[in-house]
Amino acid sequence: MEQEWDENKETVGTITIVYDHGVHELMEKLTDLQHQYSKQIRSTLHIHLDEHRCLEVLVVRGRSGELKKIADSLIATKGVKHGKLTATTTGKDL
Ligand code: NI
Repeated sequence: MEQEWDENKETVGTITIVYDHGVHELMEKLTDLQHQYSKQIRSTLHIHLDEHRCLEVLVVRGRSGELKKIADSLIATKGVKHGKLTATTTGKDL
């Protein structure tokens, strides 16, 4: 598992974020970020939790360091209430 977090190691994971879509320009910022990393973000799932809050799950693939950077950027965006990167493995070396 620790090997998986070698910065350059090819890995896969999910980033989960919860945010209020009403926060000024938040959705534009999140969308811009996701376009910026379109190579690493392989799929996204968006669920409208209630009138204001949204949950998104992004399936990411790339170098560990890149995935962490993407997660950190999304989570640091003002209006994002919660965020978590979960690393899994391609299973290649298991
Ligand atoms: Ni929504």
